Amino acid sequence: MLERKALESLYEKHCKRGFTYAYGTAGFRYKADVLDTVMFTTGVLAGLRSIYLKGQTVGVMITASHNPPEDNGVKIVDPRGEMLEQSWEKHATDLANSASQSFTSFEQKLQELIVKLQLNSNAHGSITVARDSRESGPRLLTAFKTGTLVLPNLLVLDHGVLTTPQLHFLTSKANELPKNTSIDEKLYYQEFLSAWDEIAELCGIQSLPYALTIDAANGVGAPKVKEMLSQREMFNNTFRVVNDDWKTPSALNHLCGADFVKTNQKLPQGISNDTRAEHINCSFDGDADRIVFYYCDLQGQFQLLDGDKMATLFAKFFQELTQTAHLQDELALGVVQTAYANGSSTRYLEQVLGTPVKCTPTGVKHLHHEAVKFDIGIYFEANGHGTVVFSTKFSQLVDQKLADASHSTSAHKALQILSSFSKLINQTVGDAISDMLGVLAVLSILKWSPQKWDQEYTDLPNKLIKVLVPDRTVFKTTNAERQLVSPVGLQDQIDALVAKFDTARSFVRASGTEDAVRVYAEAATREQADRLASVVGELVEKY
Ligand code: 16G
Ligand code: ZN
Repeated sequence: MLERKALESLYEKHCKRGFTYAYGTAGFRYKADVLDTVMFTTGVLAGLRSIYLKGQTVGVMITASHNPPEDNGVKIVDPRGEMLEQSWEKHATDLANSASQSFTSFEQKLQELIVKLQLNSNAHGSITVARDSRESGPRLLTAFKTGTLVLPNLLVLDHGVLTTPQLHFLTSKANELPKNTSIDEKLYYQEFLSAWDEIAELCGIQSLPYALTIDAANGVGAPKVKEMLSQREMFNNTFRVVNDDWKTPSALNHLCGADFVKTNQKLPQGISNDTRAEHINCSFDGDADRIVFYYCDLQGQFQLLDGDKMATLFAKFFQELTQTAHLQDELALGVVQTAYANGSSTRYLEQVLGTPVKCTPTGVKHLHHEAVKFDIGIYFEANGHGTVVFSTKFSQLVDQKLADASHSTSAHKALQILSSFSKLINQTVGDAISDMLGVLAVLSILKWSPQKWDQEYTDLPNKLIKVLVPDRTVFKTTNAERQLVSPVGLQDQIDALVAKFDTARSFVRASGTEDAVRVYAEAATREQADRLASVVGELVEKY
């Protein structure tokens, strides 16, 4: 490692004192002006992680997703493209907070980590980094890169501006492909477009079934989805991207994007009431790892097709394919949701499709962890964050059966479609672009309109509100966030309120990304859902 003077001079370039950081649901996320210190220490920590993993490439994404333009954040991605292993979140937090105290405490903490993890700080390591379109991105990237200089043998590959899922994907490719392969975003487009081509060929899809409008939240998803779709003629006259002004940082997520549409249950700016049945819209969030779909019904009413609707669509589709391929007894298919999943979607999955459903705490890392226990693990948060993961057993079985010519034509085709879908879906993390293609492919194959998709089940009216409290950390939950254990007695009071409403449910949890507590309520009617959220909110305000 560097000698003390040199280390101190790197530290002094970016580190400020006095802020306390915590690695939250999706990494560190705060107002951009307090992030320099943690960017610097994340540079060091990502290097240590790569050295710990014997030089495998570790990814780093600088983004604050759907948050407002003045925020930013950073998260570390493990070599296979998944979220940082949980035990390392503490190391990341400790190192950041030590740097936030003083140079001496940073130096001590760094030494302590090196000894504890038995690392050779001069060993080789490799890091791949990207950022979203935020104005603070370049400055924070510089602080990050300075941090990587603390360890002398790190190779840093800067991909510039990418979507979060592109960075996850390229991190996994950097570890999978031979060392001299050039790793860039072209690989991403090739991979997913060739899977699309396979499906289109197999299923005779010549064009998109409807006109598609994509709201890109004025974020990085705009140039990337255009780049991708413009490579295939069949998309040419069928899609249009609105809110594509990614070069104006103040426009990011403003009155548009997946979070705006889901939270407000209304159209974003730039999309008008189009009641034609052959039209569908979708919204990405600021870093394009979330997507929701929607349409306007014949009465001009906005209708949302959220993460739950995507999970149920994929569950039905894959279930039918595994049955046609005679694999339903060999492959375990399951859906993972959070407490925010609409009760109707859970009922539909369990009672209509007969699919096992698991519930986990909020945050992709929890859902992903549970989903990989299935052979076809479908996970989506209601907010549109999710994907499908396929097990090694799935690939082996499908390949093996494809090689065996004794089954029927329909079974063979189902196997081919399953295999192609496992390539079309970005399994490393939820991905707005890849999920979008997945949904469009399913709808094209089933010949379903958005209305038909929506009619599979009817959402229970629901309401999500935010309550500001003096200290959100007193709100502790159990049972996948569905019940409070602290403050003691509050859950009983909530239960008593819920019992007064029909088909009702309500739960309370501290946000992992904002200084607030969230209250969710659903009930048989819109009035009841609103009323329940408001009375539970009033209860929470007293704490
Ligand atoms: C983060 C999570 C998202 C979750 C949201 C909840 C990842 C990559 N992102 O954005 O999945 O829905 O936090 O926010 O895990 P909340 O804790 O403020 O409700
Ligand atoms: Zn996001």
